[in-house]
Amino acid sequence: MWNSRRRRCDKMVDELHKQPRPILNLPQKFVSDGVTFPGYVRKDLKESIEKFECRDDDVCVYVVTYPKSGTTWAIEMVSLILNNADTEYNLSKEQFARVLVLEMRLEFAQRIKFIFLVIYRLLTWLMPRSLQETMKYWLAALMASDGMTYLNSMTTRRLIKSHLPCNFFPRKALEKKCKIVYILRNPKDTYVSYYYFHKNNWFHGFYDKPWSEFYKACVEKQLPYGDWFDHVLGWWKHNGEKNICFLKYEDMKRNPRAALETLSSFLEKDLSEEAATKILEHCSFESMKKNRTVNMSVNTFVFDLKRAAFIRKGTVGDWENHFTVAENAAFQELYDKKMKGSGLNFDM
Ligand code: PPS
Repeated sequence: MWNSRRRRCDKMVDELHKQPRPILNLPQKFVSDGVTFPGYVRKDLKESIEKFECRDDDVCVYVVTYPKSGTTWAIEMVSLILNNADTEYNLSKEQFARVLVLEMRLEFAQRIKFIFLVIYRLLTWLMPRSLQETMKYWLAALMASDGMTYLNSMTTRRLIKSHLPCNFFPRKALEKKCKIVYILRNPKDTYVSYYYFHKNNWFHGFYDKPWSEFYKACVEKQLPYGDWFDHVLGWWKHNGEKNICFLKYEDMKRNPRAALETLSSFLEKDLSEEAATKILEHCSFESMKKNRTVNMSVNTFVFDLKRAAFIRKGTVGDWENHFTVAENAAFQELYDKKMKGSGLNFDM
């Protein structure tokens, strides 16, 4: 009797030791089907995705990525292709208010949204211009904070951002053959970029431990939105389907003009030479770094850019400044094993 109790106790301790120690502190995170999601993702994700209205392909375009793969850059390009290079429009509104994140829902924002709306409607005319502008910004942010509700109410063409793994993505969107742009970036640079994003973002806990700890979280599959390999290979199963365009960050870097042509032909939009030049100028790294509608400098509620910039380095190969020789060797082994037979390769 005593022995069997003792054995049970030892077994429980063993089990506890086997569970990975949480490395990241993600406020309000939740786990669904083994994937950790950051606190800004709606908690009723699975049910609401089932109910999400999907429309015909000519009015709905998704830009999907594993986080930190060049989403903001690609969205800027796609939106300008769709709106005939109307850079003035893009500069008039933050990207997060123009292109909503499908899976986002901030509970706190929902609670104050209507009070804020009433104040805005009734009292803005009494306010000085600068305060009116601030109110307008916060109102846009509050409206964008429930992606699906807002997107369901839209009657015009929708450009939608998402980081969802393929098995969480609306089935109807895949079946209806909505256009999907999936951006891929080599995993080492993606993880390094994600490390800095954890440092500067409230939802990622303003992470302040060294890279070596974060690296463990990467290989132990503890990152929000899950493991890079699962995400990328899950989506890559759709390679070759007409409605999905796979584009690599490294190719966008090497030849932005060719990347723009790939996207415009996928979206069936002809671009004049003048429009293409305008888009490329607007989307250059230097220009996006300064652009307040994409660099998160106004989003002080969530970001602390003193810790790390959002539009940070924008290079290929920054991993060399972070991975140790041992980390690189171990990661390469993992990479070779996981990617074998996938037909997918990266410049790193
Ligand atoms: S997010 O938070 O997931 O939406 O981030 P995401 O936009 O996917 O990725 C951010 C990284 O993309 C880089 N970036 C660019 N690189 C080159 N050219 C342009 N125009 C550009 N815009 C954004 C950005 O700097 C982040 O990468 P790192 O390596 O951190 O610099």
